[in-house]
Amino acid sequence: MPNFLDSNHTAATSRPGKSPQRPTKKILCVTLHFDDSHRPIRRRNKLPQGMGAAFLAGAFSPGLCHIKTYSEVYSGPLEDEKLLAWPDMVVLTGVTNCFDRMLQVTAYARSKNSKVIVVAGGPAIRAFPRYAAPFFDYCCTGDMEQLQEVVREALGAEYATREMIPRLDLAYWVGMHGHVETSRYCNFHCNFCSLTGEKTRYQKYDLQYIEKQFLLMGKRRTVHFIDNNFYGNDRDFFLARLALIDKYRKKGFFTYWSALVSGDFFSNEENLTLAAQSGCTALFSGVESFDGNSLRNYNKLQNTCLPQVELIRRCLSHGIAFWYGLFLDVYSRTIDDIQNEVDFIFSNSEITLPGFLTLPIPLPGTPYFNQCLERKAFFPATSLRHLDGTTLCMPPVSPLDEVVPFIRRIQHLKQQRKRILQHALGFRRRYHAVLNLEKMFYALASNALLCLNTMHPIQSILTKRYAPPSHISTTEAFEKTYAPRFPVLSRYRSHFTPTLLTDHQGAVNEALLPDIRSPHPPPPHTP
Ligand code: B12
Ligand code: SF4
Repeated sequence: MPNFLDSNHTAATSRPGKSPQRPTKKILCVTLHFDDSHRPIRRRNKLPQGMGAAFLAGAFSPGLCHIKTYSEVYSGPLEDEKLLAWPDMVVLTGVTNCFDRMLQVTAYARSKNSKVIVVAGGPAIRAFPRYAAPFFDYCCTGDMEQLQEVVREALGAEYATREMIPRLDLAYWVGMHGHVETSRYCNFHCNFCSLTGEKTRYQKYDLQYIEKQFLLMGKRRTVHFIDNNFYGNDRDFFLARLALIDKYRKKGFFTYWSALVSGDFFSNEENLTLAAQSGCTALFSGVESFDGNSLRNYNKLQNTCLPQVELIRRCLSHGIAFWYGLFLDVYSRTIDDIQNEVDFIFSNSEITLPGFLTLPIPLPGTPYFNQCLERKAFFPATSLRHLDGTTLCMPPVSPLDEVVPFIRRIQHLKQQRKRILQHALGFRRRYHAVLNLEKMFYALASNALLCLNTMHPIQSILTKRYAPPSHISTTEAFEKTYAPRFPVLSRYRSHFTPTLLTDHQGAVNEALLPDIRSPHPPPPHTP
């Protein structure tokens, strides 16, 4: 390992602030990302983009802090040595499978500046707070407002804001697509969802807080509401937000909007009429499966109110593009069964194609994870990094040597390009009267994304340089993404080894057991 140094080797120190009384503090907020292609690439075209870094930046007083944000989704892995040596405090966030990336960035920052304070939070920390604690200065299991408490304690009360308004002005990665959140968490409890595992409760933001986000976001072509469930369980709140949308649309802040909604939204057709009238271009809903039994197994009963095809048709007929993801549940279904479902979708120009196809992910803390653990289902040497939706971490129903080529085929829809194109032409013919050019573009974005996944030039070059993924956790090699990109102190060697969920014999990693046996309490009700 050439990239580990003895402790006394590097360790740059940060420059002191100008005023001895109130020195400026340098803050770096980072949204981490391990790409599911297992390559160190950036995803500039992903929608929505991760907003964690910009939201968390709202904890720091702008007058006293020099704040920088970085998104690994948009900009690729953070490896800029100067930037990593710069901050007094680094704040880390990201989805569950990024935990090891949090460790790596911590090692980089501490190797450059031994005094840097590292704060980490988000789903991985919530799932394993005891395990994570020794790696960071602060492990936060609360909501983003907890960062204000950390700032007060670590830097001093004057460095924290009183009201936490997301710094949407620092979200350099959103381009013409503003991102705003109007509610937190969800009123449903799907068995695979990390929000269910965290026992969080659906929370509404007040309208003034939403207005502040619009103002900070500035004028954009579209605004994407990144709420887990924009519809929620309070229709009056939904109507009030539509009125607010209308107001800001008329003021010219944006022309169109899109949101994530749960399946029950589509049962009341008036919702679609009102959404369309207020400029909604696209709705995303987690369809997951067209199979009723699967939906019941996932405890996704809100998707059984209407047949899925009817739901999608209804949305499109109101002139709103429909986006969704599909589960390739090889753990409970045969590949023939799943292939039939995929064939049905691809040959049906009444509905849009899924924007992404993913294996179900047993996210730690969820009922699904606990069931898998009870069945001792996990493959040996499965790590947190493998929980990405493209790596098998448990035995599938069909034989493994058939499932792996199936996943490969479906991830790289090379043979399907003709079908994807035919689908797009059929879809266009059917819906051109109700979807204008921009909405048609959004509706067919899934077709384009499915093709581009394999045609993107950088992706193709990297694919040649990297060994193809094995798609099986036990044999998936991560050497390249686990090698330090520049010299780091040898004491951080362990930050570059995957965090194992199961050991090489298949037993659960003992170090994680205290967190698994007694999960942390749900975060307090904040907004
Ligand atoms: C944008 C987005 C993405 C983006 C960017 C993800 C990223 N790296 O941030 C992309 C498109 C890449 C993405 C991908 C996936 N995503 Co996504 N995504 C989102 C989305 C819509 C918004 C995330 C966001 O920016 N939220 C704003 C921040 C501020 O809120 P938050 O992250 O929820 O954090 C809260 C707490 O955790 C806490 N917190 C978080 N960090 C920190 C740090 C500190 C210091 C503190 C104090 C608090 C704190 O504070 C917040 C509440 O106040 C959420 C839904 C949502 N509304 O959150 C889903 C969500 C995060 N995604 C989810 C999933 C399942 C996925 C996929 C696995 C889907 C798939 N099967 O392919 C993939 C991951 C694949 C991969 N290789 O990484 C799940 C949870 C995932 C998990 N726990 O791992 C969510 C919650 C959706 C859902 N309800 O199921 N996603
Ligand atoms: S509807 Fe979506 S956000 Fe809500 S619990 Fe289910 S998967 Fe999670």
